[in-house]
Amino acid sequence: MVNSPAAQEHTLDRDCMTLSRHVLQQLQSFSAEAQDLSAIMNRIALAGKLISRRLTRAGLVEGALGFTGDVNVQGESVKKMDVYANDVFISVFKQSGLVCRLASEEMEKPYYIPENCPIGRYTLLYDPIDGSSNVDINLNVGSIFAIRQQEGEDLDGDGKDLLQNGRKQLAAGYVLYGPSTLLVYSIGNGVHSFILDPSLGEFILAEENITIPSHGPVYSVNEGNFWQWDDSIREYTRYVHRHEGYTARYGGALVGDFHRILLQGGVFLYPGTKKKPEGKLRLLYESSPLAFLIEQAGGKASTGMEDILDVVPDKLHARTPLFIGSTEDVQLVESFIQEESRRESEKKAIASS
Ligand code: P6P
Repeated sequence: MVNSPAAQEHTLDRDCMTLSRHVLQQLQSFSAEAQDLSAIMNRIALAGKLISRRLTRAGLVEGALGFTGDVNVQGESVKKMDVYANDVFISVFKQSGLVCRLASEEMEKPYYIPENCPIGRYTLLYDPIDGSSNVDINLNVGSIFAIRQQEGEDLDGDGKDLLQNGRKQLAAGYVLYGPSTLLVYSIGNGVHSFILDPSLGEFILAEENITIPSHGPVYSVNEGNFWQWDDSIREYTRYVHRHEGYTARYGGALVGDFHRILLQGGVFLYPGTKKKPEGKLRLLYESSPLAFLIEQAGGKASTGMEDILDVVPDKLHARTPLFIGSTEDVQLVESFIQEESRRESEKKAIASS
């Protein structure tokens, strides 16, 4: 049956709501900053398309999968896809004229694009492929990004001006490479998702103003680390084991686990351990961008003791524990952590009296 004129008009309107148009609308202005952010988001979309295309064909392309044999600044074995994705972001921003500096999980120091610096004072912080252990087994991975303004002169080039809290972020988001390629972003005016239409080569608006439920059934944590956790996290885990209405989901890639919780509610946990109290996830280009999004969606992101967005890192690749998701579920985790902290303080007070 031929679509009615109204249905055809709706389809056209939807197909015309591209990412760059949406960003401009979001800012209700066509100011210089609005146009800058729209152009930057467009470049991020291009990076997402290039990485998505590579991932889709990785199994067919000689040398696309597997390890490079190198170890990155995180001490992690580097996947060929990590390097490819990192280079894609550098390449698309070299031609952009807007981003002066890129700070990546894969690079010890920020990467400068000098020819852009007189024009654009923006810094892109990103994890080019998050969850790369999933790449060789064809499971979802993601790219995480945040945009900040450069403050002052970074004379020794190590990005000290980036060591500020997450409320300094101008924009944040991720690309989820799954059955479809999804881009989720916020510039501080709600959280919005776009689906890549390969036939158009455009990210088309899927959902506006995504709001996370105040509570959800999902708890997402690697329980293989159970005996390395503090008692508080073990107590929390025993609690959800004993109470109905909880379900465990853990995909081993932060972006996919986060996206499920954003839409369905619940909490993602990456606690510290006795050996590594700071945890595994990096603040500036993993936890902080997702914290920006979750607060925009009405949720919460915490280290267990304070909001992720209030944490000021001491170094570019600083790590923090991460508890993120529905407000009620994150608060439940915090209650276990803060109760144990109170008990520890009491013990110390008694011991010292
Ligand atoms: P584990 C992937 O390496 C990553 O950085 C996140 O994407 C993911 O949430 C986490 O680490 C998984 O870590 O220790 O559970 O394998």
